[in-house]
Amino acid sequence: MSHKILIANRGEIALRVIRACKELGLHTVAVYSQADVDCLHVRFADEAVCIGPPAPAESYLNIPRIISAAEITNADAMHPGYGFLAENAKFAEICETSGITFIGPTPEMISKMGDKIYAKSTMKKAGVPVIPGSEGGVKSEGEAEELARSTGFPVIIKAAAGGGGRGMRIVREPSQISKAFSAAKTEAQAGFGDSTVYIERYFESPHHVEVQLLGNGKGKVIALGERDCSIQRKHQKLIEESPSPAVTPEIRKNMMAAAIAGAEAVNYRSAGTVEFLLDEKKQFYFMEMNTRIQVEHPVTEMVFNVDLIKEQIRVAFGDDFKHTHANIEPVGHAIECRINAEDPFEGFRPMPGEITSFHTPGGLGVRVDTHAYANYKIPPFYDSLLAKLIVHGYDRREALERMKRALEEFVIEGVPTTIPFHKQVMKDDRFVRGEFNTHFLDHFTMEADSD
Ligand code: MV4
Repeated sequence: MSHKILIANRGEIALRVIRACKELGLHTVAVYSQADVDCLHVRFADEAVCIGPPAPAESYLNIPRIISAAEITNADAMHPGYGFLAENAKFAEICETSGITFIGPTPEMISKMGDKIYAKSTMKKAGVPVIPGSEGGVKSEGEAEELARSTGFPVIIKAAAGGGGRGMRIVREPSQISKAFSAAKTEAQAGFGDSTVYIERYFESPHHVEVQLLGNGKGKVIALGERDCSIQRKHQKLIEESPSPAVTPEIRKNMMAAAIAGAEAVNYRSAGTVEFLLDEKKQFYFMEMNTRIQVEHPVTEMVFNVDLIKEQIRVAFGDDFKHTHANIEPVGHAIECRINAEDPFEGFRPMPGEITSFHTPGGLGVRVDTHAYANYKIPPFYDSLLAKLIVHGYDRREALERMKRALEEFVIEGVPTTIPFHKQVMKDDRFVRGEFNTHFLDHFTMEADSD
């Protein structure tokens, strides 16, 4: 392969993609904003182009500037990372029409799966269990009332163009439905430019379990196990692990088969994730599909020993992936803690600033994906993710002990981080027993720091 890849992103994921490219012998082009001159992705890449002011709209979200950077440097492929333009169908399409290979699914796939109603009905047709509720968009207050009654309370109203927890409304009583319906529509219109909403039965304390998929765009999809992403706060994941402590071998078999059937039905290409809710009765239901590489992909990489970014690049150029179900097998257990520049003692308030000292943990089974270094100034314009600490062990217990040990070794001074939070979760009885769901953090309070 002789290609030049432009990485339309920053931070740890830009470094992650550059590393994969180097191992494949591909040339790399970084783009950066005026706030990111001192960022490592600028130095790691073979070439770097400044694309504008700090504001994302003028740099990492600015399609014409990014396409110009690709044209100036003769890049023939684009990796979007996650966030920013990763699920922007228009961007993927402009890349393709400009002769730049988009390393991801087709533009049609991105826009189809971006419509959560389309995604649900497509999965249902492929035989995947979906959350009970409306078959499509809900048109009127009256229809909302009727559907909520037939589905059974509580219900949740979601924006068709939403996802990731934005623009959702939980309704517990019939008297609240009409008000919630109009509020959700207004919010959906304002947030996504599309007021279409749908209704589902609301599950009170589910696990959030997602299946990692790789499709070759030639009808073949493989599943690389699941990740449990139940430890989240305001729809921001903080801890992910694989395998899920809530998933039995039988559930896993059925969940993988369902995810593969759904993705093969749409001839999925690239890395993707099917999100399921796993309820108290251990029934799983399709929720949405993500058409990007995700922040938490390393836990899957550690368990399967597969480089997901390299696979994504291979299939984008029409090669087949290196792995099949016949030559991959999960080994052990992996956990990821997201280290954010946020103060867990102050409601996880983002705290940009200068890192005065920085020391990463090491040793067997420890991986740190980070763009931070001593004296790095965290700009206030982007998300607060500083590092991902991923550990692998032969079982969950060893992974947990390894995570505690690695968190002890991790030194970040100058800005508060989520490290003290993770230390406390790792010794929480319910977390240790694997007995947690999406509401774990609702009841979790930080103890005063003893360090
Ligand atoms: C749900 C749900 C329960 N029932 N849908 C949150 C993120 C987005 N992917 C969808 N999400 C949820 N959808 C039904 N039918 C629970 C969540 C959910 C959640 C909801 C409220 C507060 C925190 C949450 C954390 C994870 C998932």
